[in-house]
Amino acid sequence: MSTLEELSTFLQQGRVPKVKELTLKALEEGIDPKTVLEEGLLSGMSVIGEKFKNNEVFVPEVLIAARAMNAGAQILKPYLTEAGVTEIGTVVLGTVKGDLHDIGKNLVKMMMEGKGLKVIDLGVDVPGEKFIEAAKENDAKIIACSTLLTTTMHEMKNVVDLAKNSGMDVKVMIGGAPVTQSFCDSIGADCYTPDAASAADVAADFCR
Ligand code: B1M
Repeated sequence: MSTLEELSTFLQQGRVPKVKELTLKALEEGIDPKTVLEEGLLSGMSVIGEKFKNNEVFVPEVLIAARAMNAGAQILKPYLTEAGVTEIGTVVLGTVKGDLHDIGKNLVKMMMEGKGLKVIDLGVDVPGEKFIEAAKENDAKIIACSTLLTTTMHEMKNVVDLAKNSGMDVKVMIGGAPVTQSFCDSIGADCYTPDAASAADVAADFCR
């Protein structure tokens, strides 16, 4: 079994020490950090996702896999961010009200910081008003909302409406597994991106 296959397998089992060890081993083998993320960590998480959907694993197993995912991602963080970048603007980021998923949001944060953006991370289950308050307080150029649940997607429209009514010059970016470009258009958000890396690229372009 290759190092990346092993990494994916141990991630599915939630074995944090093994995931850390294999993430480092993959880097030592010269595998590109982005490939380690996508083919080692995220591929393991997607197997867990399928099993969760089919009731083959349950919340506790998913949580320990998520913990292992975060442990591996922390090791990759310095490799995925560009060294010596200067701050180009502030982003207020969070997972919308009602939603507790944060792995994708954390990846978005990591990638944005790597592009020189200052990220104010509001965490999960964030009400629309809190995004606006934080954007005002920090003079943010971007509000970035993540969601993984179809039942909480509508909260993004709330954030867009509040941002428009606030009179601030702030862009609202949205993303997360159920979000699409047509949903973005339908709620009047400024931008949808499908993954963390493209979210960081677009946010950096907005700020420049
Ligand atoms: Co949840 N869960 N979950 N879960 N969970 C999903 C999302 C689900 C698809 C599983 C399934 O049934 N197949 C399903 C949603 C179905 C739907 O809405 N249609 C689901 C459900 C139903 C639930 C509960 C309701 C289950 C229950 O209690 N019965 C519950 C909800 C709790 C709540 O939030 N109120 C729940 C709970 C949980 C856990 C707590 C156990 C755990 C979360 C742990 C955590 O986040 N700390 C969990 C997990 C881990 C998942 C799955 C398995 C994995 C999600 C994940 O982290 N993926 C997920 C199944 C799946 O996705 N296959 C599932 C890896 C992550 C890197 O991907 O977040 O999509 P993702 O981020 C991507 C892109 O989407 C994008 O960038 C990343 C890639 O680069 N992106 C952005 C994300 N945000 C962005 C923002 C941007 C741009 C891009 O711009 C601002």
